[in-house]
Amino acid sequence: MTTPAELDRHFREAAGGLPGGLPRADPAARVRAGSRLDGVTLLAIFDAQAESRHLDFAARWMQQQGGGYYTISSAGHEGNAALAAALRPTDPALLHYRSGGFYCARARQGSEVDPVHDVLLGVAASADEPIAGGRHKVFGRAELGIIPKTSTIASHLPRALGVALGIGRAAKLGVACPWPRDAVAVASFGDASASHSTAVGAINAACHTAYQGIPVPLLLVCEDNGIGISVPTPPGWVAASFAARPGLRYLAANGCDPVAAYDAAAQAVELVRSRRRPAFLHLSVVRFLGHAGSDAEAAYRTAADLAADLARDPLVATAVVLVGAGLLTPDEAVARYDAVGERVRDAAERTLSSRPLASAAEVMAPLAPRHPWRVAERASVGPDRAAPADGPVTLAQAVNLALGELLGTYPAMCVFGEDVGRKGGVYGVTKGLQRRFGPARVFDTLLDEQSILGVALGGGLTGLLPVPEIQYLAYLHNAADQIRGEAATQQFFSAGQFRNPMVVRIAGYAYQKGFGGHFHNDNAVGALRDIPGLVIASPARPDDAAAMLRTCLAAAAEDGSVCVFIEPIALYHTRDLHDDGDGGWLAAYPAPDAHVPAGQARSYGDGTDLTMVTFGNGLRMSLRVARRLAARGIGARVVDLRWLAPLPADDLLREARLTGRVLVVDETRRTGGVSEGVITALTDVGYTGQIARVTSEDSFIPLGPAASAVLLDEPTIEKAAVSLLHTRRTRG
Ligand SMILES: Cc1ncc(C[n+]2csc(CCOP(=O)(O)OP(=O)(O)O)c2C)c(N)n1
Ligand SMILES: [Mg+2]
Repeated sequence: MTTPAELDRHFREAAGGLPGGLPRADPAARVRAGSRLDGVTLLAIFDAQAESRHLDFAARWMQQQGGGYYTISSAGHEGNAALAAALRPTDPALLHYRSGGFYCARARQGSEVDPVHDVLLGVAASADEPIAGGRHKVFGRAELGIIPKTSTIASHLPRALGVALGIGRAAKLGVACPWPRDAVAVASFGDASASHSTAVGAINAACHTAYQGIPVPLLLVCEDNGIGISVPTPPGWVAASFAARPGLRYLAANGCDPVAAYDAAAQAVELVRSRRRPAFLHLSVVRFLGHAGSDAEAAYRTAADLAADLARDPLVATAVVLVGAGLLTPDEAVARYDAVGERVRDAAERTLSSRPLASAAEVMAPLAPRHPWRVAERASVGPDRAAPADGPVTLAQAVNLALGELLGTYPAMCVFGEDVGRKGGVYGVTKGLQRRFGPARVFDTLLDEQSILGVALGGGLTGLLPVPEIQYLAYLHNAADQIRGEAATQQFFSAGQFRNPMVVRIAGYAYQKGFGGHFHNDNAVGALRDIPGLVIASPARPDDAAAMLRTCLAAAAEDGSVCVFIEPIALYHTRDLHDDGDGGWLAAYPAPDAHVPAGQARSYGDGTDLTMVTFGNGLRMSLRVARRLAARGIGARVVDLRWLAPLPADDLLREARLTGRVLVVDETRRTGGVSEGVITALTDVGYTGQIARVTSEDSFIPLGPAASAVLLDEPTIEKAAVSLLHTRRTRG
C-alpha cells in the first residue's frame, strides 16, 4: 500500500522536480488554451486539494493518537475540488465519502466556514462538529448547501432526485425553498456504488422523468477509481451502462487532471442548469491509502497497479498545470502544500482535546424533536375546515376527505404514489384530489417504491410537505431503507439542521377474504416498529383516521416528523360493526378542532373484568367479541392503541389496572409483532396483573380461504378472553 509518508514524499519530489523558470502568468488568464479554467480558480482548487490530502494524513495520525475514529480518505479523488469550483455554492450537494476536495473547495467559495476545522472535528467524533455533532463523520453543512448522507452507498440518490424535482415544484407552488429555482442538485458516488440497485433505480427514475419532458436538474457524478473495496469494477462497465440512457446526458473526463475535470464539470453543470435535464459526469480517479485505514490493500492489488495510480496523483497533476502555466514555481508549489500541511497538523493537535458526546440524552437530542402543544395548535386550525361531509363516512371516505382538507390547509403538501393521481388510488382513497388540487400537488409516480420515498425525502428538504403512498405494506419492504436508513436518520445526522418531514400512507394488514395472498394481506410491522423516532399511526375508525392524519401532517410540518400512516384495507369500505345494516363502523367526520395526540389511545366500554388491547382490524373483532362476552356476563373494555409508535404507555397502564386482566389482540405476527411491545411496555411501567395475547401465526399468508388458518379470528379471541378469566378464578 502507498503509505501517507510515501504519498507525501512523492508529491514533494514530483512537484519540486518540475522544470521551472517559466514566465509569470496572469492568474486571471485561462490556464490552458481551449479551457475555461483560470489561474485564480486553479489555485483555489489546489489549496482545497492540499487541504483534503493533509486532512487524510491527519485522520490517520489522530487514529494513532487514540483520538480519531474515521480513516476513509479522499486521497486520489481530490479532483472533485474542480467539480465544486464548477458549481455554485447554492447548488445542493449530496456527496460521496471521498469528497474532501469538494468540501474544502466549496467552503472557500465565499463562506466563513473553515473546512479543516469541520473535518477534523468529524474525525474526532466531537460534539462540536458542526453538522452531525459527532454522531457520524459526514460531509455536510447547511451554510454550504451540503446535505449529509449516510454510509449506505447509493442510498442518497433517490433523495437527490427528490431534491432536484423539489426545487422546481417548490417554485411552482410558491413554497419557500432553501435553494434558488435555477439550482442544480449534485450527487456523487463511486463506481461500485453505481451498480447498486438504489443507484440504478434512482438513475432510471431520473431518466423516466426527464423522458416525459419534466425538468430534472440533477447532476450525477461517478468518481470511478475502478474498484469497490477489493472488487474491481469491470473496465468500461460504467460507461457501457450509462453512456446511452434515454434522457441522460453522459460526459466523461480524467478526474485526476484538474483542467479536464473542471471543463467537463462546467459543461455538465451548464447543461443541467440551463436545460433542466439530468447529466451523468463520469470522472476517472485513483484511490490512495486503501479503502480505509484498516485495509491491507497489498492482498488484492499489485505493485504495478499501485504505481500506476501514483503516477496519476491529482495533486501532482494540479501542480504540473500551475507550474507549467507560470502560476507557481516548483518551490512555491511545494511550499504552498507544506503551509497547508502545517496548518492542518496544528489544527489536528488541537482537535484531539475536543469534546465527545457525553450522554444518551445528548446523543439523542436531535433524533425526533416533539412539540405536542405546537402540533396540537397546528392540527386543530385550518381555513378549509368547513364540514366536508354531512352524514357518516367510511374509513376510505374519511381519509379522502382529510387529504382534501389538508391539501387545502398546507400549500406545500403533495400527495403522490402509484395510481394515486388519475385513478385516485387502488381503493379510491385519493379520488378527485388531482382534479381539485392539480397535478403539481397530486400525481402519479413510476412503479418504484424507492424512488417514491426518494421524492418525499428530497421534497421535504426543498420545503414541500410530502405525503407519499406505498400501495401495499408488503411493498414497503423493498424500499424500507429509504425510511429506516434515510428519512429517520436525517435530523440525527444533521443535528436537526436538515429534516425530511413526511407522512407515508400505506394500505396494509390482512382480512381481504382470501384475495391477493400474502402480498396484499401483509401484516408485518416489525421492520417499522424499531426505527428510532418514527411515528406509526394505525387508525381503525373513520373519525380517528381523519383526526390522526391531521396530527401527522402537523407533526411533519412542525417537528419534521417522519410518520407512517397504516390504513387497514379491510376496513376501508366497512360500514357495519355487529349486524348487517347497523352502520356501526361509519362515523361522523371529526370537528375542525379534533385531532389525536400521538401516543394517545381510545377506550371503548366500561367493563371491569377484562381489558382488551388492540388496534386495526383487531379493534373491530374485539368490539364484536366484547358484545358476545357481555352476553355471557363478562364485562370487557376495549382499548384501541391507535399509535404503534410511540405506544400509548400511560393510557395502557390506566386501562390495564382498571381490570387487572389484559388480553392483547394483535392481528400481526406472534414474533416481531405489536403484542411483544405492548406487554413489554406494560411491564416496564409496573403493571403486575395478568396478561395474555392472541396473534396471527408466524407465517406468510396464503391465497384463498386458507388465509384464515393463519390469521387471528374472533373465536380465538373469545376463547382466550374466557380462559384468562377462568385462570384468574381458579388461581384465586
Ligand atoms: C449498501 C451498502 N453495502 C455495503 C457497504 C460497504 N461498503 C462501503 S464502501 C463499499 C465500496 C464502494 O465502492 P465504490 O462505490 O467504488 O466507492 P469507492 O470506495 O471506491 O470510492 C462497500 C461495499 C455499504 N456502505 N453500503
Ligand atoms: Mg470505487
